[in-house]
Amino acid sequence: CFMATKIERNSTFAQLNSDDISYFKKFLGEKNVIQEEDALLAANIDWMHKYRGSSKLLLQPRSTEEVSQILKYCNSRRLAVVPQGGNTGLVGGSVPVFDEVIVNVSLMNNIISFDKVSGVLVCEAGCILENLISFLDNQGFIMPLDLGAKGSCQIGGNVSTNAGGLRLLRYGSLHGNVLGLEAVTANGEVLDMLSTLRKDNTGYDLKHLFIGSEGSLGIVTKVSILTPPKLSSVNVAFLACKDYFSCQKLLLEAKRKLGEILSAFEFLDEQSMTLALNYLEGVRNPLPPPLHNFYILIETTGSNESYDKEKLEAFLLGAMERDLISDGIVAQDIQQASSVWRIREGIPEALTRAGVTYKYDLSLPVDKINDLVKEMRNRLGNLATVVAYGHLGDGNLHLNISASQYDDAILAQIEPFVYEWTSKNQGSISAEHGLGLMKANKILYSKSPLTVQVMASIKKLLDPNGILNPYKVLPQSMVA
Ligand code: FAD
Ligand code: 2HG
Ligand code: ZN
Repeated sequence: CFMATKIERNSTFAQLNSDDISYFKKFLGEKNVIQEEDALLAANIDWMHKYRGSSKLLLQPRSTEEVSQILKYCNSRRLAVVPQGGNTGLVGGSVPVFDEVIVNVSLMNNIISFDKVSGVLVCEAGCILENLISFLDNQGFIMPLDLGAKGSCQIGGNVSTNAGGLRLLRYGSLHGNVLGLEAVTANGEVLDMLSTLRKDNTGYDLKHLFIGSEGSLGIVTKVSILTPPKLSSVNVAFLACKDYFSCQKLLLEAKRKLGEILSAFEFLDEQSMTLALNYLEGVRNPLPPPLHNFYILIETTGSNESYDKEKLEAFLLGAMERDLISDGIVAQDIQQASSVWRIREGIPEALTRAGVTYKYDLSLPVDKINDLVKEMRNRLGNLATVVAYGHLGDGNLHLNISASQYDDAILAQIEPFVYEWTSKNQGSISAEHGLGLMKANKILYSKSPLTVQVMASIKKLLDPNGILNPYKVLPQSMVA
């Protein structure tokens, strides 16, 4: 549909035939070789309904050995493959561009082990994030990552996108929390890097290549991840700021005054709030009208309720005295806390209901974020609505441009401006969603030419025929 049409199918790839299907059925079983129209339709379209492929085959392996056998065969036949998890990716990376075979490890969803002393969880890559969260909750632990798509995304997909999310501020990125993984490379070889150690300096740490490589180097089959203990005292505050400068100062104050208990610092602007109120069922603004220019969601997580409350109150008092916040509430119970989180986490869903979205996921110096938003509003006028929110504590802006339909005139106002601006201001054109199909040709805005060449060499080493997630991540011209 949109954008994908400009790319040509790589003619070195074979076309699927009936012998291929028979081969797969022999070792995967009839029911895990899926050719039904409905299932294929869902697997061919991405979460935003923006990218659409035309794959005729979805495979569901049950073990690493089956993944290995699939890839070995596809590589020898030169059948292109797209690894798919929960299909919640936002850059067109999880769906085929043409007729690639879709491989989904959703049946590989076992928890292999959990060590209560070290907090190390080892599981298969098809585990759904929310199920891991519930499992750990029963053990008195939490996942170091949380995101709005938790109900469907898989840990293998999270690792492959190096997903950031709502807790990165406190627990850091998956490059720190993933202690090991197992991955199958394009020729079917199984790379066992499933360490459970915090420290292991024996040579190159190859697991990092697979964290954030978006299925372009291998299929992740198992993951070992460090999980923090669940702490008893969690507080959520929802605050209003009159201007962006106050948001920035509030962030600095939160880091200083809340220190080690700060676990999230999210922001949304007035346009985001309006969308949430208009398009999400049961959502209401906990703060009375009128709407404010900016809202900040702060979460603290600690182990001592009275100490944490005292800290939070002192922080809020200081912020009020300095006129950094114009209104606010502290959630009184779990229900109120989760309804505040619902506003923030529901914005992507509200956007999809409001129409089509041009989505940009940018890392920027915090003091530059609102300059870009303002410039974008000026450029677009009333062609489209600019919606800004994100993980302010991590310098991550989710710049979403909402319109009733995709339109070249709108796109021309956004690109390449947004990429040039980000590059000029030392930002990244992908903070956490990845490059996928959307930004494969934009990587040079954020990485030097030599770096990209080394990436292309690594890709060629691990996937010489280029069968894994073709057309994604790197410019076609460098890997085909
Ligand atoms: P998919 O979407 O299926 O795939 C994503 C990429 O990973 C693709 O390139 C695919 O080929 C590859 N892949 C998937 N599984 C494997 C595997 N086992 N081995 C190798 N490659 C694989 N992202 C954030 O970083 N932070 C957020 O806060 C956040 N919030 C979101 C909220 C919503 C409502 C939605 C819809 C998305 C959000 N995302 C967020 C996007 C994010 O990338 C995904 O939600 C998640 O990490 C992708 O997991 P998935 O299992 O759905 O993978
Ligand atoms: C979030 O933080 C996700 O809600 C999605 O990363 C962001 O839709 C987006 O732009
Ligand atoms: Zn995000």
